[in-house]
Amino acid sequence: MKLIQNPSRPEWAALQQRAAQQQAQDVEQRVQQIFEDVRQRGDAALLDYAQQFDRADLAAVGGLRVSPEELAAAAAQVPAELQTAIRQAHANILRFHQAQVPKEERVETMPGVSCWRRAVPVQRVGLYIPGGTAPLFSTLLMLGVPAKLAGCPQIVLCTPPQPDGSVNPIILFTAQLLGITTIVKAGGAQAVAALSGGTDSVPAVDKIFGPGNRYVTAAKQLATRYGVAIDMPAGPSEVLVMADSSANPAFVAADLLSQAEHGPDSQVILLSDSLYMLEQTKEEVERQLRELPRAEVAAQALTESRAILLATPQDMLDFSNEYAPEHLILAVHNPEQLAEGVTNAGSVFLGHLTPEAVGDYASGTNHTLPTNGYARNYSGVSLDSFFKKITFQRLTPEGLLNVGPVVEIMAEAEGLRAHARAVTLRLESLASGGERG
Ligand code: HSO
Ligand code: ZN
Repeated sequence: MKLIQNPSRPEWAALQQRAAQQQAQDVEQRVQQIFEDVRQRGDAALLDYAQQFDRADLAAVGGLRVSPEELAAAAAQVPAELQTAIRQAHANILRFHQAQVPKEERVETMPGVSCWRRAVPVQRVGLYIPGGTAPLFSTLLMLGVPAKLAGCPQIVLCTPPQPDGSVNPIILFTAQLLGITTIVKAGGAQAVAALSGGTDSVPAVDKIFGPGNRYVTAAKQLATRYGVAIDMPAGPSEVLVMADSSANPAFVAADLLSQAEHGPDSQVILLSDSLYMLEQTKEEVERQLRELPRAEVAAQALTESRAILLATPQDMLDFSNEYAPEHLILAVHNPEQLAEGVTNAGSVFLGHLTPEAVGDYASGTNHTLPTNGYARNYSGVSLDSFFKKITFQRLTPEGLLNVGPVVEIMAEAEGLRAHARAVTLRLESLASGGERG
């Protein structure tokens, strides 16, 4: 970690810089090719890519879809303790998201003019869950719980196969718990391509959710050109910790490292108004780093990380709001007070006993959050992400009499005569005792 002491405000911008996101042109070109191939050859292309990228011969294990037997067999391979933990996390996430169910309220804007808004689930959603070194079954909970709760009729899960053609049993167990049965053994850009256009084995979807590498991210961007929505623009995961002299350096170090171990490009920032705290935490980071199985990944992320001494809590808050971190930890003596001043952040963790890890797995909040400064203008995934809000309205004769003349005048002023006439004809009909609404 680089230690920086009392930078002046003009120097802040450079310290808030995220590593340049080079979306290499060759990635984009390759993704484009994969898209065209999958859209042309469908399942045959997916089988070839599974062979090439996952070293899996899916034709030999029954094809691209997870069978009901495979799904049913998964639980036996997941230790009972882990099953119990996943069930508890599921219950907490469900509870938190249940509180987000929107109310449908009819509003009478003028007598006889009723307007209302209904949340209707996105009809077909695709959930992408990466495999590889860290299969994030927790992310499946974070996406699957709100998708089910919203009532999306079609939920398609895509996740890459292991070389033997199977899917990680913990992912399957979690899918089973959620009641997701359409599971495709496909990863990378090819999975996103399949979801955006459909193949024989993969239903096309309206919106794609989930994290992934540069290829998956580029593919999601490309999918939007085919009329498919995505959850949010993705970038490497990040945390900003504010620690005052009341913080425990070992706790803070563990929080910084839990971000760093996600990937070599993870962003880690520590702010403090106490030099002693910064130095102690730096030492703790070095000590704890050595004990991590993913030490190499974390060490690489730490080369770009910063520990910054600032003069006051207000300076820390200003710095953080300008940076707009995905995760913000307030390891201070008065976290509630500081939290009042937070204007840009994905998710905030208050006090010394609330590590980001609890939100990553099990407290109930969603861990799919805006990175890369998008916390300035995006929210994390929530129940809302799986709904569209459709507005409805109905006028009674009284309603038409009330609002009609307003519209006639406005439409005439905009030079849109047909709009005005749509009202005038009806008003005339009412006046002559005609159509009653
Ligand atoms: N911190 C990650 C989520 C995660 N952590 C999954 C552990 N597993 C992005 O918010
Ligand atoms: Zn995490």
